Amino acid sequence: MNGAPSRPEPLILKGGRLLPFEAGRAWVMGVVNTTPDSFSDGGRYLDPEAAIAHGRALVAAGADILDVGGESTRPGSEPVPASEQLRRVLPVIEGLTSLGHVVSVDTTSAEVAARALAVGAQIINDISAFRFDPEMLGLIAASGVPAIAMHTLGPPKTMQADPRYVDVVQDVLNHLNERLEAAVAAGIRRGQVVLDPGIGFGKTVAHNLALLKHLPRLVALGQPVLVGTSRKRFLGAITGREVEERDAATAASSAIALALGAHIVRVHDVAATIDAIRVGAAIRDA
Ligand code: HH2
Repeated sequence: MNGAPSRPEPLILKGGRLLPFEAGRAWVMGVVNTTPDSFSDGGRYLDPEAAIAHGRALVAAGADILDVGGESTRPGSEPVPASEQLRRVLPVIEGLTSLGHVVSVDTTSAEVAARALAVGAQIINDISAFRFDPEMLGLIAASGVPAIAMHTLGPPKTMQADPRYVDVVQDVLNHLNERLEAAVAAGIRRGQVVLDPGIGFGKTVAHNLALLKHLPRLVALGQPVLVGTSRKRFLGAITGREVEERDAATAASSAIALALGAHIVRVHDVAATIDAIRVGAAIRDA
């Protein structure tokens, strides 16, 4: 297994705490969806207490970052108003950050992101790579927090209609590079932008597999790279398994993404992925 060919600068959290990308070290982001309709866990953590307990369990299982979202982005989904996202995520973010956990907020809304930061969130995770809300780049620049820029072909409502690319790997790379430069032009520190190919966001099974296979080309840009394969449809297409049975496939694909140079993986079942990562690390270090 190859280690990461590049070592980006650490992510700098509020208060100066660092998330360093040491050789061979992977960060695991655990998913906390406070939605009624997320594709794999919708409705399970609507109650803030249940969501906080779930986040704590993910940290106990080894999660380094908790990604709290109040809007499903599954294919075909409708946008959720900021007011409703806030109602869902704020108590959960407040509860988890008051316990000392590192929280990212999964939103494309600058208003939601700003309020989340105010109650302790440390990272902004924007599946539109700062495109859906014109205020987002300014907010990230002003707050100085690390931000994740993910590729999606379009809004969740239409992204899976008929996804086409000239060359999926090059097209996604070009797009993420453009978004990185837009972030830098807006005054965001280059090293604080995490790039994500957006597995499942306007992509066929073949597109997703090509992006994973050629992940080293994205890693070669020198930015931190996040990959989210968790329970996604392409894993169902490969294994024939239903959404709730895809954690083994998730762990395998996450470990492979890390071996190909990813720095952060985003998963629902942290324990399974931690085991897969440990096995990968042991082989690498043998
Ligand atoms: N995938 C999902 C949501 N947010 N963010 C990043 N950066 N990368 C991803 O791959 C990603 C993401 C979809 O997963 P989930 O949150 O479980 O589903 P839903 O959008 O239905 O809530």
